[in-house]
Amino acid sequence: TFLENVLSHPKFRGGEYTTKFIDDTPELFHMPKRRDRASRLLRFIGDVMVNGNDEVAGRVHPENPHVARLPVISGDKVPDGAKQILDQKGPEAVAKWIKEEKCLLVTDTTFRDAHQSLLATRVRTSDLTSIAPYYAENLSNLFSMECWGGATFDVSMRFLKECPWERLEKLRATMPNLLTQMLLRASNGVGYTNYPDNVVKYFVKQSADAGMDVFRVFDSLNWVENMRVAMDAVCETGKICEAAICYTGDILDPARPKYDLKYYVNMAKELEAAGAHILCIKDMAGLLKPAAAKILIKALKDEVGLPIHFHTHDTSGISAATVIAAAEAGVDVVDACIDSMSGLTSQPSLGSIAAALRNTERDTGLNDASLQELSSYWEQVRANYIGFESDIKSGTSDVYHHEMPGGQYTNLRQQARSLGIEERWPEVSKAYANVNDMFGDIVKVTPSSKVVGDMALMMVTSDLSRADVENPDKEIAFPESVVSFFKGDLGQPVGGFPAALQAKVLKDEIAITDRPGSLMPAADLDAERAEAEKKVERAISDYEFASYLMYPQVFIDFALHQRNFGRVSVLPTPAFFYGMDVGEELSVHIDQGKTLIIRFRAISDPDDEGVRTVFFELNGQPRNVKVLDRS
Ligand code: 3PY
Ligand code: ZN
Repeated sequence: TFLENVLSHPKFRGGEYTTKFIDDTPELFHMPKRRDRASRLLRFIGDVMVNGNDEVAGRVHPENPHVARLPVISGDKVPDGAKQILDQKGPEAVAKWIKEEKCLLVTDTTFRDAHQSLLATRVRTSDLTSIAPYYAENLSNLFSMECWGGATFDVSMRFLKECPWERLEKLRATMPNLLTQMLLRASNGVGYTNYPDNVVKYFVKQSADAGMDVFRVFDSLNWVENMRVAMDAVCETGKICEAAICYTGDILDPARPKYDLKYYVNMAKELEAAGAHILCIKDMAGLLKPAAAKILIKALKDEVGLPIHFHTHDTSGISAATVIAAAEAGVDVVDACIDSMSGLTSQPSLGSIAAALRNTERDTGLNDASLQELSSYWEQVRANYIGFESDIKSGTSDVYHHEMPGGQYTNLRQQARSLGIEERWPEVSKAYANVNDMFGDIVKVTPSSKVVGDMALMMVTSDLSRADVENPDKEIAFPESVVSFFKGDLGQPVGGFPAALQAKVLKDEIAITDRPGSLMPAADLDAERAEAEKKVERAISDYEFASYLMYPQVFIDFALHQRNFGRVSVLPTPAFFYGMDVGEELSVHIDQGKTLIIRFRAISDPDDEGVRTVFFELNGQPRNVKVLDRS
């Protein structure tokens, strides 16, 4: 380990060492007792057995948590898919192929947006990678698998204690014929604030290297200026740049002229000129109604040369009708998710859309029996996450009033609950609509939706009316995110800021009107990396560095967790959240060809210091771990 310490020391790696390096660097002699991988995992399970997993504390637990049964996976060579077109012919060839396809192409969002919208993004890597080969074998004609980006990046490290890059690399390896797809918040990366341009570029490059194929890029205010850096970075990697228009308002409502058909067609043309390979209509709240979809898709097909990909949410309960209408109007690709993960704030049901279009011109060609098998798998997986379910039970036309994105709705309700105002939800949703109006009717999607949500919660908890907020004589402590928004830190909203409110929020501060990234100095990547390595006391990979650049503290905490408890992503979900039953046996694949057989035997009473001994068998040999009982 001394040698390892030397080789991994940032000074040694950076070539900054001198002949006195060893004398001057006492930390090289810090050689903590290295725990092998198995011991660290046993310590984690032991801790869950004694203290529970904090992530499910206070939440409903499933009655009978069990690992979902997999459908048969043959392991035979998989048929070629869209991935081969990209790899062999490039992104323009993929765009051409999409436009020539008569069938309706489909992106499965189950691995990302569906669980982001239904289960607070909590689905773990092992539940994804176990089923991924089945997709590759049986649904090779999918357009893509949306499986990364959005909130998955933050949540996987912060709450699930797993590495998002490991997830991507494993999915890439297990689905060699399918395009992987991610959601990228343009200059906001996979975070909530603007990053320096060189950080955005670095992140995109690492994502492409790790196996990402299709980058859906959007700006939370539909400001094309703020999308260019990310779009250019994607194009430079040779991967697919899918530029998104966020849909808001209602093109058929004469009372909402701000976001009319012309607005969307113009933005589409700008994105085409900016180098997009595919155009996405990102209907994050599920506001596009069937009749409007027909008009919008037809206009975009007539005026723009790009293939069109439609994304929506089922909060209203009628999104499948919109998808069918879009298909009839000639949309090229649509998003849907496996039946048992569909509906409500998630995407519409893939199985039902495929069934509705079977034996028509737009038949998806997707195999019905495989979709049924997948639905059964996902139903079992979902049961293990019951504590993260929201309590909405039906589609609701209220979404046309509040316009909350599907991915935010359940989250905001959760926040309202934690503030003790859950029973005042109707007020929160009305306040959300009012805030949108006060802010000038803005596009609401991460992170602009968070600004509106923060303000709405503040108004309800402080019993403030719209008149109070707008009253120039009434002092209001605006949330930080609101101040930052009015300063222009997220960019410029369509039609600009409402001047009077902006002046009130900012007091004497001056707002920016330039692109935030153009005013930020480039990050000093070498210095930041050295800083990160110092904090985690080891060398980090390029992927880990990209994690650090997005979420410095979250990454550090995650890396320290990993040092203590190992790679917990390999544990099956029931054991990870709920521990094991007496006598239960787990087989855990920690690496290719290396499997641990773990049996849980018993827990002792606490000793005088409150420490319990947890008894396991590891590969048939007794192994104990000591765990402080924190109760
Ligand atoms: C995200 O940014 O995570 C979203 O899903 C936006 O719709
Ligand atoms: Zn979405």
